[in-house]
Amino acid sequence: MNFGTKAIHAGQHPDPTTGAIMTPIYQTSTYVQESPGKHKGYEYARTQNPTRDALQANLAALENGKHGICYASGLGATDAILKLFKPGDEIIASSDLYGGTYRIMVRVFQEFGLKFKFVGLDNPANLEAALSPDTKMVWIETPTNPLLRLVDMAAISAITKARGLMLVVDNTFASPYLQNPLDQGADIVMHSVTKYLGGHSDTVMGAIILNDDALADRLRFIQNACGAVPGPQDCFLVLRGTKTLHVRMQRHCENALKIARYLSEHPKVGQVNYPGLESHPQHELAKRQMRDFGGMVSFELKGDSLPEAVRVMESFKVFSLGESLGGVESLCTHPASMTHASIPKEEREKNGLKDTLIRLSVGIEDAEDLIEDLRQAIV
Ligand code: P1T
Repeated sequence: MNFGTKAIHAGQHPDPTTGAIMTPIYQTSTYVQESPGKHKGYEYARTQNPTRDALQANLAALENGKHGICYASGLGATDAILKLFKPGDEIIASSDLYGGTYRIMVRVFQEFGLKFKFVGLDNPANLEAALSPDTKMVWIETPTNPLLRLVDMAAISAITKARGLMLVVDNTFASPYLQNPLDQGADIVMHSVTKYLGGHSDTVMGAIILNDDALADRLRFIQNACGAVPGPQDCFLVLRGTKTLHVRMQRHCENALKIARYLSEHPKVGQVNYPGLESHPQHELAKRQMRDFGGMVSFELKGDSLPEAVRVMESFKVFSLGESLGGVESLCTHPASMTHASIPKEEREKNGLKDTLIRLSVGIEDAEDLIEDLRQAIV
């Protein structure tokens, strides 16, 4: 089955009671049993819920994976993955990554004895150099948040497979429409479902997709034992969101490329980060690894003035200033004070994330209106 057909149908069947084409919102906390232990496969809604089952199957199909497991947020999914490890285990993560991912690693799990190294994994040789006998897992984002750098999944997975390490790919920025990390050697793909999968800025959710049965059992155990499950209404909203993922992503990509081109020719704009630009240092890798280049663009103004960057962000009329991304509406974010504020300034700057960086989540409005908004704001 092709992507669009899976997006609309996978995991969903007409309701057996009524024939309703849409999976019902099973808004229930428990399920009546005929006799102790004799039931229809559902006991308690933290453990199983039919609306959540449909979504989990849908997301697994979109990522070409066997198992899908949903959590109450993207960070809930990250939390579950980190709970697979023990004190003394080391995790190597890309140095350019979502601030909340850095925060849960350093401020929560490091306290429990896990060890973390943050390394520029856009060069796979840096991974070889960072490995130690304690390394158990490698965590990457590609494209990265917010600098839109790429990590070569095939090159990294060749290293992790040779050493028996787990490779986790946070596929939030690309979405399964643009790349499927499991097909490129990842063991686990993780999503902030809040973003492109939900697509309408109305839900917070996370997901993990994987093929390994034993690992899926362990993660399902953690999902139930630790309890960070999404509610059925949110699962319904995301099921509605994924039905249009392919169509939305096409427009996100088209609009973002137009905007990246406009910005890169603008006399007041400095560096523009977008993997679809020929000038992106990893454009060839992007063409090889991704089916298109996504809806996220980040840029700096010439002169590197923070007040000027703030003035531009305040001047937008169509782009709304706020955290998050991946919704149909365009958003603008100031990573240094918003999404990446939990990473110390020295760490941010070491990785090339300047206080003046502006991040755009390009929505699916008409490109001319978005470009006009940039034109009137960047003066
Ligand atoms: O917000 P939540 O659903 O918990 O997901 C966390 C998360 C994980 N991974 C990536 C790549 C992310 O971008 C996020 C959340 N990011 C934002 C809110 C943001 O504006 O970047």
